[in-house]
Amino acid sequence: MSIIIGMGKTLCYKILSEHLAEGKLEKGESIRIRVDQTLTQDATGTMAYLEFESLGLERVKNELALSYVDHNTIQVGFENFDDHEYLRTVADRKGIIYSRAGNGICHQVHLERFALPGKTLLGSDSHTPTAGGMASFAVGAGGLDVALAMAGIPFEIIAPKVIGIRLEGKLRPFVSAKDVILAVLEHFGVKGNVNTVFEYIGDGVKTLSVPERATIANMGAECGVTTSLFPSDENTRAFLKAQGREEGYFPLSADEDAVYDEVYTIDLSTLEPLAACPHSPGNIKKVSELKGMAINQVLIGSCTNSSYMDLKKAAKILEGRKVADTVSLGVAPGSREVLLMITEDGTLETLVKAGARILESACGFCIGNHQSPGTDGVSLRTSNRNFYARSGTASASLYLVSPETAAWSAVTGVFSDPKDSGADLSAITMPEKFIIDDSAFIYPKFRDEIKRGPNIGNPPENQAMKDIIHGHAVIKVGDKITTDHIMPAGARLKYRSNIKKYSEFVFESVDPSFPSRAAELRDKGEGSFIIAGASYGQGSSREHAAICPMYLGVKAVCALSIERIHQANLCNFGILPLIFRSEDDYDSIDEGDELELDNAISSLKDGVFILRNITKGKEMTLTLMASEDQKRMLLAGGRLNEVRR
Ligand code: MIC
Ligand code: SF4
Repeated sequence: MSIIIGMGKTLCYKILSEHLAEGKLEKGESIRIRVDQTLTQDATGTMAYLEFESLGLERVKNELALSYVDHNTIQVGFENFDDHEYLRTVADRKGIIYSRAGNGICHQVHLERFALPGKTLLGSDSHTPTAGGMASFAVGAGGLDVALAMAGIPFEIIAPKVIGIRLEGKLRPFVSAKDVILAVLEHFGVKGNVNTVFEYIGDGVKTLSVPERATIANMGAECGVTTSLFPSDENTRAFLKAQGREEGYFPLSADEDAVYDEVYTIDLSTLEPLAACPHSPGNIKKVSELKGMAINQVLIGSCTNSSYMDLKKAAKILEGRKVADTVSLGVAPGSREVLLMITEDGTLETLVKAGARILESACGFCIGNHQSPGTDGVSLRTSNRNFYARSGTASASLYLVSPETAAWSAVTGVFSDPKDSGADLSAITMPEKFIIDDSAFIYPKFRDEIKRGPNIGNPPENQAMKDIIHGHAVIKVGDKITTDHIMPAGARLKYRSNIKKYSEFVFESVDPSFPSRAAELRDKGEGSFIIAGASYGQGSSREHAAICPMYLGVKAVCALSIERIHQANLCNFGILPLIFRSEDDYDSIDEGDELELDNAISSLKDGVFILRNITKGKEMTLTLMASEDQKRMLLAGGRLNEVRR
């Protein structure tokens, strides 16, 4: 239902109209926007810069380009450090600011030091919308899209539908920003929100600081929206001032009479502590319903909840208490700035005395890089994703909660409501000044030789699309298949720069025989089809979930629906994203069926493909999910082939 409040502009459309480079700014239209800022992180960054290099440009062309090292800092083996060296040297050569390992998680650091109201930001990480807490139109994308944005090429999006989320009232003590976004997830779910922007409006917005807004914007990614936006107001000014960046402030918000496609109201004062239960961020329950369940791990950190105030609140609850004997508590400050702050004011000491293990300011546990729970473990985390097997322990159950719930549960050893801690959190507010130390940023001096370790290889080549695509349904999967299912991270993360090796792990947790079966077909000159249910490719922006299948000879993904970033990655690497017209068609295909797409090239034009199931003697129609630009990429066998021509 469309709620017409007036004829004014939303904040989203204000920023988009300022950045419109091509197309008609009307909902549902494909448009291109100018990208002011870009960010990459190491796990997607090596490919992004290899792709950027292959464009043959001397320097990046956008206003500000950042390369963060935060995902893979474990350094078991030479691969990670070699990646960091490649990233450092390519940044120096091409005019990119390099944020070295230890400086913190890209989204937290970007919010602190670079995000600005009214700017567009494109990042090769799905949680880039964190900067929406600062009124920046910040979008996650595959590495190749970010490489092209660094080359000054405007980014393609579908002009979104804008949902106004009206916040009223004020959060009660022990209920936090995390509970707000968990309530949003409860209502909107993790699928069906593509090409949508959440815009936070209403008086309740004023009660939230920028780091709290960032927590909410961060996890909008789990709903699958393009981005989330908060206005720029006095709280934004206060945060920028405390970061010594007040000159970047200006007020920016939707018009009073802005028109939204839908308005959803949340009364903050009625919320209570919530948790996302296994294995989806959309599987929400009240903490009161889970109360008493034994737990054995608590991890506080990640780009969602690792700000200074988050750690202060957790420490206040832990103060003078001990972590339960049965629980392992880890705390990863989101940035070096946060670490310096908690060191100076004694919060670090409180945490250590309570029994917390202090972890590096990095993604670490969140991506399953370390801190895997034990067999059948129950782990409470303040992060944003609890996908199956993401922690590195497939039998573990991950619950996503606020820092307050996490801290109190660490003390009691069971799922607990933080209000029972009796701690007084009322004095914890945003500081007037953060400790500013930018010495872990390396600014380009254009003098280094680019270093490439033996694990670093160029993205593989793909052939132009063929008119007859013949092959087999090599795998059939259900709904909500995440990019963690398709391309595991954790222990496999170190192969991000080595596509041949990384391809050995495609669908590892679903069917480890997939890579060898697909490669066998490829070597016989046949194609592979992936058959999937709804919301295929949820989660990460990792383009490896398209590049590695492409390398193994996957020609098409036939699904009930595909998530935005993954769909774009498939097109970028020449894999057809095809949508079934009915569930019956999906049901009618079995793994192993011999399939064929005839007249594929001419089908591109109107986007209607006929799939012949040779095994079943049946035909069905699928719709191509691609813009006109993406059709050209598909024809060329991927975007790199197209731009290099
Ligand atoms: C994630 O949280 O899933 C990641 C790891 O940050 C990914 C990026 C990646 O896979 O490298 C993301 O969110 O895009
Ligand atoms: Fe890092 Fe986790 Fe945030 Fe992804 S979600 S950027 S892995 S902290």
